Amino acid sequence: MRKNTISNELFTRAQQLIPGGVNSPVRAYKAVGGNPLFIARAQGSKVYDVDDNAYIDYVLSWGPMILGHAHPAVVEAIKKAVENGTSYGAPTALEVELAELVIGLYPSMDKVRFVSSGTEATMSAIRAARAFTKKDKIIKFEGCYHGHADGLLVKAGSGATTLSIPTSPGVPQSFAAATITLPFNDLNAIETVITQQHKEIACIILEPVIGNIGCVLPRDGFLQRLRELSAKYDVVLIFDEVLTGFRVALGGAQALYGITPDMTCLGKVIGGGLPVGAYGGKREIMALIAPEGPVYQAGTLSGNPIAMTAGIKTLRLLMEPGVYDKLEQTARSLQEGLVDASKRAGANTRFYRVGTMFCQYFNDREVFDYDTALKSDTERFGRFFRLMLQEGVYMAPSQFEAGFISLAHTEDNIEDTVKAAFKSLKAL
Ligand code: KE4
Repeated sequence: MRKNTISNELFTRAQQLIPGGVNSPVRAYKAVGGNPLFIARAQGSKVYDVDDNAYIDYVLSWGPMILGHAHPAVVEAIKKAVENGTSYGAPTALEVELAELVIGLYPSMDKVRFVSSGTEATMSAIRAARAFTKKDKIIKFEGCYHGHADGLLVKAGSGATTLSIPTSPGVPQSFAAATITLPFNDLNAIETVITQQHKEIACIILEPVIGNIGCVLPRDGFLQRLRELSAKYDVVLIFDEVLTGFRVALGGAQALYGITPDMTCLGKVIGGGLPVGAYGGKREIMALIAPEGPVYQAGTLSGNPIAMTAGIKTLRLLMEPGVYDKLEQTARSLQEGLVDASKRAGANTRFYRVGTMFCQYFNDREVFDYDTALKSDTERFGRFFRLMLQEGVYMAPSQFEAGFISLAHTEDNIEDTVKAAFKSLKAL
């Protein structure tokens, strides 16, 4: 049995000082039981907790650490950058360099604005869409999580679903009233609502692959139809690629599925583990953003030079030849191993993967939207999670989160993970 003495002591102290003892709800293990591990350091594919237990990491900071933890070149670049100071509140060449990289990889974005989180990115993109169309309502899909801006905490995924508070108290009814929430992959629902209410609808925002209820893929034709309807009815199509960006493909879901959204939100990988979010899109929409236009959005640490440095180095390394072939090979090997282990253990699970993001549902039926994801056996998942921890494998502490792999995950890591999964599934 792995010792968690120091983690438990820290958690006791933390709960006296910080709500739930954590600075983001899903970290508290509420959905899987037990106390959270306090992480002391990380290197490559592994994290090490404060009791010096090592774990193969499939959380990877909820997506950002696609190169693996503490990549030497990223660390070196950050070390050099901090010697020049940490924040100026003034434009820098670094922001220009990262903007050129991002726009080069996401050509649907004529212009991009950097912020410090995915929440800021989606919140600002929606504000721009409302100003551009002069309409107020938004359409989101059940289970999608776009950060914690008031109007988006309606049937939201991620921690909101994990903690069964998909529609949060504290959100004024008037905000929620402007948010129409529809089932994902349901073309009838979207056709009906958009034909009836398009005069009031500013935008559709979605995760093109839903990572915030695990890993839910768009059905054939769904994204294409959203594109057609939004173009026809003057509704801005916003791809929230904070999670899918660089994860399902270097160019995101828009490259993988060949759909050109009007706006895109990015985050996570784009900062290489430091706080960076971004939103961008068509020139005529982005021209509305202050100081070019009247739509206000600002941020003290937007474009922070250290964060830009980490992002630039991360993207440049991702752009090197063969990187995504290696990532695909590792992710496929994990998928094949876990599916086989589940079959051999006689466990009822469903495995979904797109690129380097995946989810193993404790569910014996197809998962294609919020309702079908919710039918998963979260109690069994919780026991599986805790057994895997004991085996030295750190999965996302919620059935309703995606898992991730990195460039640093080795074949040995995959082998150890598959062995641990078979043993854990047999013990369920
Ligand atoms: P942040 O504000 O957490 O940087 O980004 C919000 C966000 C927006 N859009 C998508 C598609 C996202 O997945 C997220 C954040 N994802 C969660 C995990 N699925 C962050 C982890 C957490 O909340 O602690």
